[in-house]
Amino acid sequence: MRIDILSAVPELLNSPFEHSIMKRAQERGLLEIKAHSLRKWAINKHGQIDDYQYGGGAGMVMMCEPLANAIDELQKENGKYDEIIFVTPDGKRFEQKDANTLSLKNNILIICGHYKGIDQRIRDIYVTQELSIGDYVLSGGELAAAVIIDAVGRIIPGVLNDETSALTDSFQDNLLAPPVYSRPAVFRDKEVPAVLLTGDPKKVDAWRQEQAMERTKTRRPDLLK
Ligand code: 6GU
Repeated sequence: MRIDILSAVPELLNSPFEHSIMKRAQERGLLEIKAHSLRKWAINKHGQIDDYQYGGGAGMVMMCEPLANAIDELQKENGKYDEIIFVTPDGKRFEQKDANTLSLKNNILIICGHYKGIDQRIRDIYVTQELSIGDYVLSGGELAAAVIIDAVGRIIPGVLNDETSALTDSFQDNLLAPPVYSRPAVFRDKEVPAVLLTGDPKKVDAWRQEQAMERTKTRRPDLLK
């Protein structure tokens, strides 16, 4: 899978993908991530990519031409994108099922907004999905894009091995994950639940299921509806 990102501040996207699972996904050739600076398509030598909004009001808007020229050029180079995603607080809330669907695509483009957002016509003409990562406002779309790419990248087939299988993650079955324990068996007088030491996989599974249900009921009852 190939993911291109268009950003006014591509430096923000340097380190999130250079470690751990995202690094391995790229090393295994399963994921290719490329962040492009929108300034490359600026309308003048001052690097301008934003302008005042029609109708007045505070805040700049990212202009049509840099975005359109960037998208056209990238599509000419890389072929048509399966999805062109604009990350924005007024988008649809990004959830695990969106990550699952996106993980099966071949190439996607993510547009990061800044300031007051991007000219509506780019959204009308090019964008196929608008995603928000939650009900709060970030200063730009880059961190949201990084969150989405991490959630998608880690479940691309072949990225995780058995021990880290995505199938046991919270949310994959609409349940939160159960508690986990490692050595030592007793820490500050607190013991690991005895069932986990029985070596009986059926009992362990039943306990985990029950704990997952209990956690979900108390913390996220909305998931059970
Ligand atoms: Cl996608 N962008 C920004 N700027 N803020 C957000 C967001 C996105 N999702 C939640 N807050």
